Amino acid sequence: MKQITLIIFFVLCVFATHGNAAEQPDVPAQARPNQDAPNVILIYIDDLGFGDIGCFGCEDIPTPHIDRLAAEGVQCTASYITNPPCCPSRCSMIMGQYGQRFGKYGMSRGLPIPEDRPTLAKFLSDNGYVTGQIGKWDIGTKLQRPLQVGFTEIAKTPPKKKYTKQEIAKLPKAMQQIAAKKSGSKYFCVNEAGETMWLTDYDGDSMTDFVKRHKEEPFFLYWSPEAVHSPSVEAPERLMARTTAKGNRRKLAGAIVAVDDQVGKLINALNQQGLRENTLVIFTSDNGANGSEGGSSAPYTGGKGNGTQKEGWVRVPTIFSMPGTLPQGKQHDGLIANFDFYSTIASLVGQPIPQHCDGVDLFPYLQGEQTSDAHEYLHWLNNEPGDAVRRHLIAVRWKDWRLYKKYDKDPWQLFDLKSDPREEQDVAAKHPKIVKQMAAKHAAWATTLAPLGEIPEIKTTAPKLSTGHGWASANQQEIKDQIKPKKVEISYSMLGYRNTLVFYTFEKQQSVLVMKIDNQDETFPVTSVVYQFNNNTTKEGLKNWINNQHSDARYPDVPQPILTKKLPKGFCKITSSKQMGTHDNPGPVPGKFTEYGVTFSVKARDIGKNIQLPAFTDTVKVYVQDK
Ligand SMILES: [Ca+2]
Repeated sequence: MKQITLIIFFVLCVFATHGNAAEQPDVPAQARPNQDAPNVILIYIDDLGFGDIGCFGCEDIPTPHIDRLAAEGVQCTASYITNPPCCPSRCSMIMGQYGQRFGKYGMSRGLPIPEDRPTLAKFLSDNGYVTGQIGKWDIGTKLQRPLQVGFTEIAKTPPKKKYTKQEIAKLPKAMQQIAAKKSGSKYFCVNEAGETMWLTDYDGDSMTDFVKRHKEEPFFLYWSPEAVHSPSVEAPERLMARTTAKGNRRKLAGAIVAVDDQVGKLINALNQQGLRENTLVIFTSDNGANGSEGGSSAPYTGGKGNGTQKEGWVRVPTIFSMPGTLPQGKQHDGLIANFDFYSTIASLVGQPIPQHCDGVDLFPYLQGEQTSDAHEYLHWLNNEPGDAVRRHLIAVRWKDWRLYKKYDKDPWQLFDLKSDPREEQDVAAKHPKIVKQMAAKHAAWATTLAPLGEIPEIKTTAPKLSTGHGWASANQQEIKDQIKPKKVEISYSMLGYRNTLVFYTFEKQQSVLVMKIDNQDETFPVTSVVYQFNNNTTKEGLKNWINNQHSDARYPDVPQPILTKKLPKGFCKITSSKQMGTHDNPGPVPGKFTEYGVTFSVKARDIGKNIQLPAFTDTVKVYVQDK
């Protein structure tokens, strides 16, 4: 194999990724930030209205901890989501850009988020951050779950409370139908001790746990609770009784009070660990208030449901808090968007803002050095065909003006939000120049967008973690969920000796599986050997070792395996082979070659020494010299 007379005539290197392991460009490992690298916690509430927390003017729902966050930070009064509702808002936030940059013009659930640019979580994990997620996801395709797009650990979903028949019989009528659901309660779960808990409270404990466990290293935590999304009908009296809310708003008020409690828990945990000043906390909502739950957008109008052309649907309560770095008790009235979080965080951690980002670094604005709008204009274009018609929205914000229409064919309506926050006086006819200017800006912006994206049909989903307690990490899931390993396929032949080698690397396990397929026998017998390397082995080292197995080129300083284990014959089974065509030999060996697609299935196997090979099937190209 190593003799000089050997002629390698076919070297195909295919670095392929399979299943839900997203293609990772080879980025040099970044140095871990120092101990003082700031932490980031992003709290992203579902459907929390602009007018539903104390510091934003709400009087019937006490939110002392969120108010404290504002008192110890900067309250933003013109903070927007540009891509309503839940799913697009989150996709836009996590990518740091308008959703239309990747074809998202409406709800588009299942539309992929781009894989050619890092999510905020991936960006931070590439920069040495532990990245944790708790709660609702609603981003990307079924293959793009948190562990696949940059989160290093996620809180498992606790089992739901199941109501007994006797319990259901005692419930108010409005709740009976919800309680009888097979899937169980929406907002009551069961903790590890078997006790019933309000899910929001449970999440707060997970946040505290995450902060304690990672106090020694830089972390990013994304908490996006189910709360306060409808239906909040299960809200317990102990929560509602703390508010003076009336009617069906009482249930929502109870849900909001519980969110506030968790903010309190979090501030305490940060204080206890001495991390309060070294942690940026961002608190916001994914879209505006849900009127049918009694949510408020005051002083604006509109929101979820029938109000999705109005300001209250896209203007959200936002707070940034980082005592010692940001001013305290200040208000910022300039236009900002949720896609600014990415850029702001990138700047905070000392990295350049990635090129794909639409956002800006908000620090100079929050610190009061810049008093202008971070974005002179903000734009909306929610016109995805097939999306709920009520959600269509074409809009522009500039200074105090809001220009909007529902459909392209409609005339523009213009409102001065300062004198008319409820949008009751359309002044488009009075200010044709402003209409023309804002419309022209919108049209120019629209030319920079990607075409409408297509939702792919995905048959295999990234494995959903079973419900449980505690955390799942990327590493555990890769093994448990049998994601295929990274493959390096090298099809080659030599004078007097022919075979095809296929290498599968398991980076996390520091091991390589080598399968040798014999080309001379068209039943394609396979032998399989697994090699393990020590913990210091780099990705590059593994690659060089692989190259030395099939090439005459000698890579120096390659790692040596610390374990070599031949696997039993039944481990890999050829299930089919198919002739794909014939080729002239491109190298010096004369003759023609037949290409086969050889498919095999591999059994899961626990090798010991921390190597667990997953079950998988694959097809490789094998070239056979014609006789
Ligand atoms: Ca929402």
